Amino acid sequence: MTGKLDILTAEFTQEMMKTTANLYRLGWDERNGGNISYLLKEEEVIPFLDINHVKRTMPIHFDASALAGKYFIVTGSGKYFKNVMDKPAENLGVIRVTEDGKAVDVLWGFEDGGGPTSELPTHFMSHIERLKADPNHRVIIHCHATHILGMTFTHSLDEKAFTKTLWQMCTECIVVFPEGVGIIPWMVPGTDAIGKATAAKMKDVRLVVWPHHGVFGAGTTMDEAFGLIETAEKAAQVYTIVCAQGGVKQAITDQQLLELADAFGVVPRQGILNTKK
Ligand code: 2HA
Ligand code: ZN
Repeated sequence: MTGKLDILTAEFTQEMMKTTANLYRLGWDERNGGNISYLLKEEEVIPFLDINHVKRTMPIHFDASALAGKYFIVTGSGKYFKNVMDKPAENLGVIRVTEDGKAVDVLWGFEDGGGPTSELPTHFMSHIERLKADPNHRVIIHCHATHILGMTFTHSLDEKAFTKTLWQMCTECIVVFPEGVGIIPWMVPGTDAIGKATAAKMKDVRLVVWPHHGVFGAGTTMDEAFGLIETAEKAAQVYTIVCAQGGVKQAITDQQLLELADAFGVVPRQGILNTKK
């Protein structure tokens, strides 16, 4: 590939390598847990890859025609986040959705013959919904954030109640996710059905909890998607500590949460705060 820059030096590849390493070190992606997909602009890809050189075409079993022609860098199916930094070309791949939306072209990566993440349906369906809500949307991260996962065993799974608890645990939460979190029922991962259920929530929220499994976070950048997950996970960790210390003695009031939202110019999801306003 003459005249092309080394894709390992691309900012998007570096972000994938650093984020997977961070998620592994945080303990949120044991073994092959977790997956990331990052929507790339064609002009970002062209300096590094000949976009007419397709290494392989892999069928997908759901309709991704709404993403036809779009490029993504994604983590590989069955791959360990622990290993991405040392072997990026085996564990990551750059793919492009074919014009009929029934397959993806592999342009780079998956060098040991692998393919994109087993959670591709949820990633693609979520990208479709988030792009409708926000044209700047780009990143979906799935991970097994430990304390949020724990909370799905001990806390009500009503998403308004869950959201309110997270908002109450750290002052910044309502500012970072004023729309709250979505929660789907327990479902088998990797399926189109869980993809549809997750994407339906992604119409209104950027963070969807999979009970007893993990979370899906969306963002306009890697930092935004990662920052959203780590903020909610921090709140869940504080909740865990508060419960272990014997429960709440005093907390941020609903009125104070509303003051925060007003001060930061965000609109909290309706039906969660009990305030006069
Ligand atoms: O493939 O986390 O949900 C790894 C997963 C599946
Ligand atoms: Zn998972």
